[in-house]
Amino acid sequence: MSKAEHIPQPAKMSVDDLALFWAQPAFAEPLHVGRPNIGDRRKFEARIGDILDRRWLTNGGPYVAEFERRIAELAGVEHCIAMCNATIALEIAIRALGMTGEVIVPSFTFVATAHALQWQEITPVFCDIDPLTHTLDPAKVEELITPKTTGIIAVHLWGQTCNIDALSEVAGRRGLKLLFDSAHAIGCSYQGRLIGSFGDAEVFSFHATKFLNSLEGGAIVTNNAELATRVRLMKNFGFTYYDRTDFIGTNGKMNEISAAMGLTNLDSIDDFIAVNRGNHKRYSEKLANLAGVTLLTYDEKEKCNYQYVVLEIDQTKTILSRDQLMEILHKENVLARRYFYPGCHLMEPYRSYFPHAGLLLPETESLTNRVLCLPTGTGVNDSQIDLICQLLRLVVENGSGIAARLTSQKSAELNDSAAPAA
Ligand code: T4K
Repeated sequence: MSKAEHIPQPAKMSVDDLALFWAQPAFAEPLHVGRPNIGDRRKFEARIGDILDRRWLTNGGPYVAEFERRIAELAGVEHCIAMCNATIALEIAIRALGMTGEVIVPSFTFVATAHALQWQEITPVFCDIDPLTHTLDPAKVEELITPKTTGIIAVHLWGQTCNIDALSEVAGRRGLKLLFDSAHAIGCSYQGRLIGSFGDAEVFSFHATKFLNSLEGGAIVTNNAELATRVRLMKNFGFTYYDRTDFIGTNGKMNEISAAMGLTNLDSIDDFIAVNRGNHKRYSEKLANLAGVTLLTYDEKEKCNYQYVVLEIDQTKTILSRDQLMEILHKENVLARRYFYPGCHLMEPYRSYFPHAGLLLPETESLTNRVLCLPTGTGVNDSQIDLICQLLRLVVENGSGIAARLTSQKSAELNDSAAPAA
């Protein structure tokens, strides 16, 4: 594993140097949020050779078994069932836990959290978040419980852990299942205990864009042996024997190549965390005291994977909106992302199903217009981070001037389009 090559780029000195005003972009190639972290290639290639030699490609192969063992060990949990991705893992966990009717979820999450419910005709009831942690607000969860509610799915967004104590208390007292979508949170801890063994079960994602990837992949982790057995059968069509099923199942299996990638990356997990942490610290130093731009910080008392660099933009100070800042960065080839805009409740089919959901989601609707994620991981280097920060500083410190120039540019375009053709 090595960090991306260090190629210094020239800094932009004035607003006239911005690609927005037709100068060359700061980066010749796009810088993505979500470039995969890739461990030691030779180890991966050796494992692939081994898989091909053995001719055991999927269906309970030895690499999947080893991956499951190592994830369980890492997360401090008894059972890990590896899956083809986290969306299928969520669907299977929801079904295996017997969730039906209504389930309370945040709207501020990747849409897979809600889809995994709706796919099974379970109604996702969208709940607002705590604006400080960006995770479910337990007090608001309680207000949404009805006789049809069977569970809560809470998301450890960005690897920031939810208020697990409060959610467990509500779930326990109201007889609800509690599932954690921990897609972002492997390697993170809550009150010193690693994410993986909380609630009834937790789900990890090992998608290519996640800090630990298995190309595509996911897992259900739990300390409940009976649940683990059910999940293991469900992800293999429900087969209890060669030619016998006792209940409905699907195909959620992880294959051996994915497990080989997952194992290779697990070997480098400490390096990935160190790089992410270093990147986060560098962004924090370079963006310090930039009015209207706040970097989400992680609790240094807890373990964390630092996989997301999340900014909150306060337009009253930056003058330019989050979307304008994003557009300016995109023109410079910095493909910043506004995760998780616009919130699940404003995406179909939920927008049509629940047209008034937003009334109960003021914090979500405000946050979806403030968040901007920047590139991190082993795919970016220090000089790229420095240039991104220098660009942001240049733009934000000249926010009023740029906004005025954009307005006059727009009115000139409007006049041109309104003028009769010569
Ligand atoms: N729950 C939560 C809270 C989640 O965030 C997710 C997934 C899930 C559940 C479901 O997990 P999975 O079923 O996926 O295991 C990406 C990922 O596709 C998705 O896994 C992830 N969350 C979400 C936050 O981000 P997009 O729409 O941003 O993907 P995409 O294709 O635009 O990729 C992002 C950037 O990464 C691109 O600009 C390019 C770069 N990239 C991507 C891939 C796949 C690479 O450089 N190389 C690659 O191989 O959703």
